[in-house]
Amino acid sequence: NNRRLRVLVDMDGVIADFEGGFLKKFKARFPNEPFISLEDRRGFWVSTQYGDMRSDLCDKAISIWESKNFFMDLEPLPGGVEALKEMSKMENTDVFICTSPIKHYSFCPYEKYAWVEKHLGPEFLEQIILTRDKTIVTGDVLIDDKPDILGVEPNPTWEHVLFTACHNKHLENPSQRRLLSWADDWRAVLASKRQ
Ligand code: UMP
Repeated sequence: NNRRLRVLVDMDGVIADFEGGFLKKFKARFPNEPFISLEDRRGFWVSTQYGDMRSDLCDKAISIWESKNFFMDLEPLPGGVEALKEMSKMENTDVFICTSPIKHYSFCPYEKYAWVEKHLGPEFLEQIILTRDKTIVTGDVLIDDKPDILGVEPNPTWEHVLFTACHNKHLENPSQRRLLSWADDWRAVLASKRQ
């Protein structure tokens, strides 16, 4: 089997620390408001959990990631940059970063490109896929921390491997494989897709 393997890797929550970056900036901007510790995060949507706590906190949360430099300032998650660089050097392997920008487009798309250039290098700019619908992108595997990845294509070509994050670690879905972190055996996941 000498077909090339196509790996799609999500950005927020997989290689860039969206949750940590959000909480830090939320506390700094709204020091007198309640917040949700990463330990207590449940559900993919930060804005929903903040809104459930107090309705006005939904818009306050959204204002954080709509601000200039939010996406640019995200810290890389441990091992992610190294894993992507290693993966991209593997034989017969194509790696793409597949990420959904927010609809407030003033800063997010630009900053995602700038982040990739800064942390992964300019050659990785060729590998970016910005889409709000990942089901129409073809690939062998999609490494993503969002538990439910839906869109217009009911049968995406990729296997979704759930990347563990604070908001999804309590979920149990035996039919979904996981990567617990970049220290977990991502090489074995890729190898399994080459069979
Ligand atoms: N996002 C929201 N609201 C939230 C949490 C995240 O709009 O409560 C944004 C951040 C990312 C996008 O731009 O959604 C998620 O993208 P993916 O990780 O699914 O690519």
